[in-house]
Amino acid sequence: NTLLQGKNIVIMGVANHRSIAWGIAQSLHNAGANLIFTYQGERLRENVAALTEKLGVESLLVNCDVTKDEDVEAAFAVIKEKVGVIHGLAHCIAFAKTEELEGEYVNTSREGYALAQDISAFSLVAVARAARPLMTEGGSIVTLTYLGGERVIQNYNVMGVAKAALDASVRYLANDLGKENIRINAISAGPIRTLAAKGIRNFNAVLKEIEEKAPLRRTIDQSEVGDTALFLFSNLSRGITGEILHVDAGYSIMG
Ligand code: 0WD
Repeated sequence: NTLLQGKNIVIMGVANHRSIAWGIAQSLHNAGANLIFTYQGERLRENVAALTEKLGVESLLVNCDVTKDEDVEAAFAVIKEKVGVIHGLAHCIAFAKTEELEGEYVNTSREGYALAQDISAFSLVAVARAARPLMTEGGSIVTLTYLGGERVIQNYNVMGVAKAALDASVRYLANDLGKENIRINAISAGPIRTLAAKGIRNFNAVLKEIEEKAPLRRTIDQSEVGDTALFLFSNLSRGITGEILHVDAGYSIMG
C-alpha cells in the first residue's frame, strides 16, 4: 500500500527483532514511509543497523538516550539537517528497575519512581517538544501504553503509575499541538513477549489470562500494533487526537 508514501517518520525504541517498535517499522515501511531510527546509546546501534538492513533501503540511524537533554537536542538537529520535515514520530520507550516490578507498589523507592517517570513518561514530552518544529506540514505522534496505567495489574506497579502519567501527557500534548495540526495518540497494547516484558514477574500468567478472558481468546502480536500505528500515522485517522486506542484482543472491556 501507499498510505505513507512521501512521509518521514522517526521510530524511537527498537532494541531487537521482538521490539514493538520493530513491528511498527515493518508496517510503516510496507506503506511506503521513509523511516529514521533512534537508538539508546552506541551499544544498540549494531542491533538496529542489522535489522534496518533487512528493509532493503538506507535508513538514517541516530543516537538518542532520552534521559539526556543534549542527546534529544542533537538527535533532532541531525534529523532536521538530513531530512528537514518530519510527519510522524513513534515513541516506544519505557524503563523501570526489575526490582520495582514485583511485590508491593508501596515499596517503590524515590529513585526508582523518578527513573520510571523520566524514561517512560517525561521522555514523550521532551521528544514532542523537539519534534514539533520539524512537523511544519502537520504530524502524528504515537506512543505505547498499557492497561496497568488505568487499573491495578499485579507487579506492574511503578510502571503503571508512569503509564498513567504518559496517558495524561498524551491529552495535554494533544491540546498544545493540535493548533499546528499535530495529533498525538497512544496505543494501549496487550501483553507481548519482548525484552521489556522480561522484567515483569509472572508474565506467562498474564498471557494465559488474556487467552482465556479476552473476547478474541488470544494474545496480540507486534504486527497488529504496527498496523494500528500505520492507521494513526495515515490520513485515515485525521480526526483522532488525544486518544488511547486499545489493541488488546478486547481484554480491557472485560470485568
Ligand atoms: O507487553 C508489552 N511488551 C507491552 C509493551 C504492552 C504495552 C505497552 N508496551 C510498551 C512498553 O512499555 C514500551 O513503552 O511498548 C513500548 C516498547 O516496549 P517493548 O517493545 O515491549 O520492549 P523493548 O523491545 O525492550 O523496547 C523498549 C526500549 C528499550 O529497550 P531495553 O529493553 O533495552 O530497555 O526502550 C528503549 C530501549 O531501547 N529505551 C530507551 N531509549 C532511549 N533512551 C531508554 C533511554 N533512556 N531506555 C529504554
